[in-house]
Amino acid sequence: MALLHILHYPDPRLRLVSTPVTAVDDAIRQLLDDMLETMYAAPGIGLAAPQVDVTKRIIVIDTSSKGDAPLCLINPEIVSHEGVGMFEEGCLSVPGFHENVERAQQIKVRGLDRDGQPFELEAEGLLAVCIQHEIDHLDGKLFVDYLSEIKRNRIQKKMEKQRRFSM
Ligand code: GNR
Ligand code: NI
Repeated sequence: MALLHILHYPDPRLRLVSTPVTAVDDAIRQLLDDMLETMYAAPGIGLAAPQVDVTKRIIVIDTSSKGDAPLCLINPEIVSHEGVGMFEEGCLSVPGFHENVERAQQIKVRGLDRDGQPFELEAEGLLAVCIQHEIDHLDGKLFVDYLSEIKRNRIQKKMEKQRRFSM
């Protein structure tokens, strides 16, 4: 097991589009375990591979209150969605900022589990929000992209300032 380094906005690597996993092997399972460890340590309720500089379509999530229900999703795809709702989102790649984002309320997701087996999942509430947030990461998209340009620029400036002070 290993803790992975989480990239921070506006790192251009967060803008890359991730590629599908072709075989779920032991190396992928090791990555899933390391991502879960990194997510729990952060702490966060989700993590996408590009946030740890791996451009593969892999996400891990745990929205349970006890943090004892890890969910691994490989090559996730939203097959249907219904309704819209607002939710206050944060991101481990944009630490310290929280803003309202509009998302589908209910979704049906298809993907592969850690054994490479296909499965489908219906989600609503926080889990649905989190899955949509993580799939966005796989497409190089961040929650700040849904904000006004003024808000996004303000966040970018503050993040760049933080980075200068931590170097
Ligand atoms: O830890 C996280 N919390 C969160 C809260 C509201 C909406 C989405 C999230 S995901 C975030 C972890 C993260 O950045 N995943 O990419
Ligand atoms: Ni995020």
